This record gives sequence, structure tokens and C-alpha cells, in this order.
Amino acid sequence: MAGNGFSLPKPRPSGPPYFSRNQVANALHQVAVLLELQGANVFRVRSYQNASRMLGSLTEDLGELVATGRLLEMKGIGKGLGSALTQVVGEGRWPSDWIELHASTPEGLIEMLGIPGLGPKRIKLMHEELGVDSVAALKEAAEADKIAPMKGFGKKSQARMLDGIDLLARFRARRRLDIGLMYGEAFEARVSQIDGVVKAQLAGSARRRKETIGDLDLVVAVEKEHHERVANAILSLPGIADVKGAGDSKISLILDTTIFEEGFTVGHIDPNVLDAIGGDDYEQLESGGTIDAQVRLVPPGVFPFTLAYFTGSKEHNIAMRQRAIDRGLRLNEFGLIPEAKAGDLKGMAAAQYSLDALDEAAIYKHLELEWVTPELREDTGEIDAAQHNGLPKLVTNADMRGAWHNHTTLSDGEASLEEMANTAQKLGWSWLGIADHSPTLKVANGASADDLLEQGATIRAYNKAWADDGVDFRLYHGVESDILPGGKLDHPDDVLAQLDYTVASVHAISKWRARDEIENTEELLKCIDHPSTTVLGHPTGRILQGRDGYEVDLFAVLEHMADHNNEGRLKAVELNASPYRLDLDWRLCKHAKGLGVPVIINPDAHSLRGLADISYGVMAARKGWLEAPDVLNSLDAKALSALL
Ligand code: DGT
Ligand code: CA
Ligand code: CA
Ligand code: ZN
Repeated sequence: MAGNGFSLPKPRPSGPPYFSRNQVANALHQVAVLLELQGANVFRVRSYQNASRMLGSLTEDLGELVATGRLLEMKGIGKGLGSALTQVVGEGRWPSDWIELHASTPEGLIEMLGIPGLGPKRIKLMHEELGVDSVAALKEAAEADKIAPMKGFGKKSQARMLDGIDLLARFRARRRLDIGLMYGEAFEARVSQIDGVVKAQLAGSARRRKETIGDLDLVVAVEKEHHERVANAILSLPGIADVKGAGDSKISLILDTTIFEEGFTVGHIDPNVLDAIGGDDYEQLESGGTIDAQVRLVPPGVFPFTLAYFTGSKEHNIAMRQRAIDRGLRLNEFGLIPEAKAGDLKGMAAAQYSLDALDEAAIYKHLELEWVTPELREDTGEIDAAQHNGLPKLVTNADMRGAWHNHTTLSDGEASLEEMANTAQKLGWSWLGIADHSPTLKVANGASADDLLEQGATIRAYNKAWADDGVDFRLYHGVESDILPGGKLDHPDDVLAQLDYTVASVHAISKWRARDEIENTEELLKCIDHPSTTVLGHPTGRILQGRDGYEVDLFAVLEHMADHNNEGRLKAVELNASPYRLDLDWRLCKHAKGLGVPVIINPDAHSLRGLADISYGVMAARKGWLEAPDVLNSLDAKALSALL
């Protein structure tokens, strides 16, 4: 198994149609790629590509098209392919030449397809000419400078391959939260629907809302006598690319995107940043990727203990277990067991003496603690807080009344000012801030001072109209100013002074990454001192799974911001909510809060859908212990305007 979902899925046990439209389209695409890898005739390759694309864009039911024979009449489906697909959908059998094609293609070549920017044609060439047959072999060849001299390759493409290999390695290891959650929620929903499942719940880092997810952990409550049947039903769900191990109570799987009936939609990021980290290739890597999942089936009475154990974190578990030991109790995935009764018994045998717990809250109660919300279970003080009634009342999506850092068509956004305002109102917000890019950022179509001020006039007109009509909504007018050398802002002071606020952000990432922490920190401090700087945007510039941020001493930066706030000048730090960024990191939110630096959760939306990414920022803020009063988003327009 190459880890990028290159395999023919198993038929659904429920009968025809044995495969979904998605699965068949995917299989056709893979056949085309394999044929190309093996150097087949271009027309043959193209016929599979076309058929895949055609099926992918169908709105009709595939089962019906096959049953009525209409599939055979469709343009782009020849006679041979038509009867092959009829067999696939109607009988649940893949054509033997497809199976053979998969079996005869070296795994290493398929693995290489996962490298961004590298297609089957060039893989085939390198295989034939240099004998490169795996990612590792390619890396070695590129490092030994053997790829560049090949005809049609060159130094640049050799360097890109090395970057791509690096990227692939990162993707392999972990997936971003938005992607992990999308898989996790789809998997949880499918397993929940299986007959005999009392409850299925996602645990692990996904439940704790970590910014990246290693593997999914699903805990399933099932009466013992149904374990085997439910385990089999899980194994025949769509979206399972491979089974790494399966017993009656423990299943280890690899999921691929065929788990999604509705396709694959994840969070958003600036179009130019996406380009910088690989553009379409990067997105393709994401949508063609897989994720590992571990499933545990347990009797319903044990479920809360197993759920708590596999939610973790490991550090939180260790602290909890110590607390249990202090009370003469043994805490594990099977129960909370008095040592005196358990004696030498182990595992489930000891668990018959467990204290009862109907839910997780009961486990915490046995240990004289309040229930700790999963986001906080990182052993950073939550157990102490839970003991002393000191857990924070965490911010929620419902607390969000607006956000400041969003783009329109004036710079690189997809939607107009009007459309953005409408969508914000539909989200139930009472204000929205517009902060388009500044002139220096040419790749993002940074707006000139004139255009910016004109946008301000439009905004004032809207605000007046809403006020006259008694509509409880207003726009704020800001800018996302590049931070220029010397910590300077990207517009003259008199222009900035006409705005409601300025989000100052670093975009010349490679330059900042080439410098050391001291220089970078000094530049940021200077920029924060500018009277117009209101918000420090995406403070490290990191792209999760994409690139590291620049080095900076954020403790010093936050302290500096705190000094300003103490003297009555609003300096807020952004928690950029794009799931690609989640920057400010949640680990630093608590420090910002402790220093009294306000946080603003910003979707950095470049489209209408991008506004909804704020929910990922809320997840990170919760993980960082933030409460509604700690984030500017919770203020109504009156209170916010007063701060400005
Ligand atoms: P991940 O998958 O790397 O994103 O992170 P997690 O937290 O999901 O970790 P994972 O999948 O290895 O294990 C799930 C949970 O199971 C983990 O958060 C805590 C628990 N766990 C795993 N191994 C141990 C262990 O050795 N000791 C303790 N106390 N708990 C463990
Ligand atoms: Ca996990
Ligand atoms: Ca795991
Ligand atoms: Zn932005």
C-alpha cells in the first residue's frame, strides 16, 4: 500500500450498485495513470481520463444509468469500457486487466506519484533511464545531481523534486486539523449508522483539536456479542483504502477520500500563499492523501473509560492516573478499579470491579475533579483548575460577532464588499472588518492609497444607510499593511490615520526567514510602536505542513504589546483562523491572556466560504484557554468602537 490511496476498493456488501460514482471515477483515473506509467498508447490513456472526468461530473445516479443501459449510450464511454463498467457496478467485480495493472506496477512508482509536480510521464522516464523506482531512490539520485542532466529536466526541476519529497514526508506524518476532522467526522457518522453500534465517538488529537492530526482514534460502544458482526461491517465501509490489522475489538485502517460522498472541501488560505507552497499540486496532494484510523470496540459500560483514555493526551492521562493511584485506584482504558479488589487481575478481568461511570464526567467526579473539556487535556494546568473550580468558560462560535481581517476584490479576495457584508450578516455577525492588502504586496494585488480611501467612502455610505434603516450591522474599514524594512507600514501616516484599524503582517517570508530571531523581533517591536498598528497579523508566518515560520521571540513581542495596552493603546494579536495557519499558536494564547493582550480571531477570508474558517480559530482559542472577554470578536460594535 503506497499510502496515497492507489488501490481498487472492495465492493459494498449491500448489493448493486456495488461502487459509488466517486469510487468508479477514481478507479478510472488511477487506471489512466497506471497505463501512462507503463507507457501505454496515449489514446488509450485519454479514454480512461475522459471517462473518469465524465463520471465525476455526472449528476445522475450511476446504478440507474447501468440498470437502464443508458451508460452505454453516453459520449466518451466506448463499447468495451461500457460493458466493463456495467460489470463493475452491477456485479461488483473489477476488470481483470485493471487488477493486473495495479499488481504489475512497482509500488515505488506509485509512491512517487505523491510528490507534488511529478507526473507519470517523468516518473517513467527516470525509471527507464536511471532505474529510479522509489521516493528514496529519487531523493538519492537528485542529491547526487543525476536528474538535472536528463533531457527536459534541469537543475530547477531537480530542486523542485527535492522540495516535493520533503513536502510528501510531512504529509505522510500528519494531516491538518480541518482535513483530519473532515475524515474523522465522516468516519464517525458512517460507523454510528451500523446496526448494533450504541455509540461511536472520535477521540485522540482530533477530539482535542490539535492543529495537526497523526491518526484518527475512534471508540465504538457495542455489546460484546455483536463485536464480530460490527467489525465486519466497518471493514466493508466505503473509503477504506487498506486494512493494517483487524481483530474483534481493534481495527487499524487507512482511509481515503472515497469516504466522502460529497467530495472534499477543506479550509482556505490566501491564493498567493497557496501558490508559494505548491498551488494545485499542494491541493492535489491533500485531496489524494489518506489518513490512518484506529478503531476500538468496547462494551457500552466500558466506553467512557476507553473514550477518556484514547482522547489523551498522554500527559493528561499520566497525571490522571497518578491522581487515581493517590486514591488507591487503577485508571486505564477499561475502568477505574480499586486496587484492593483488582489484586493480581489484569485488563478486562480487573475491570469487573471498576467503579461505574455513565460518562466521562463521572470518571472525573470519582477523582474529585470537574469534567475537563477535551481541548484542554494537555497537562498545562487543567487538572489543578478542575480541582479548584477554576476551569475557564471557553469562548464558543456563538460568541463571534465579527472579525477584522478579511479581503475583497479590491485586493486578492473573490467576493465584493457587499457580498462579504451580506454573508457576515447571514452568519449572525453584527460587524465585519475589511482589511485588503497594501501596495507593496503586488502578488496579492495590493490596493493603492486612493483606492483604499475610496473603499472607505463606500463603507461609510453603507454604515450610514444601515444606521438610518435601524439595521444592527456595520463595517469597519482597515488595511492589511505589509511590514516593510525597519518595521515601517505600507501607507503614509495620514492615510492610515483615516482608517479604523491596521492589521500589520509580514509577507516577505523568505527574507524574514533568512534573518535571525533578534533582528526579526526588533522589526516587529518597531512596527507595533507605530501609532496606527492595531493588530499584529499571523505573527510567525508559519504554514502548517507547508513551511516553517520565521524566527521571532513572541514572548518579547507580547510583552511589548502588553505595555502599550496598559497605557491605553489598543494592540491586539491575531489568531489567524485559516486552518493552514492557526497562528498565533494555541500554546501562546494563554500567555497573551495572562499579559492582558487582546486576541482577535480572524478568518483572513478571501472568499465568502472563507469567513466560516473562523470556527478553526475558535477551536485553537479554546485550546489556548481563551474566554469570550479575551477576544475582541465577542464585543458588540459599540464596545469595539469605544476601544478604537
Ligand atoms: P496523534 O495521533 O499523534 O495526532 O496524537 P494522539 O494524541 O491522538 O495520540 P495517539 O493516536 O498515539 O494515541 C491516542 C491517545 O491514546 C493518546 O492521546 C493518549 C493515549 N495513549 C497512547 N499511548 C499512550 C501511552 O503510552 N500512555 C498513556 N498514558 N496514554 C497513551
Ligand atoms: Ca491519534
Ligand atoms: Ca492512534
Ligand atoms: Zn490577509
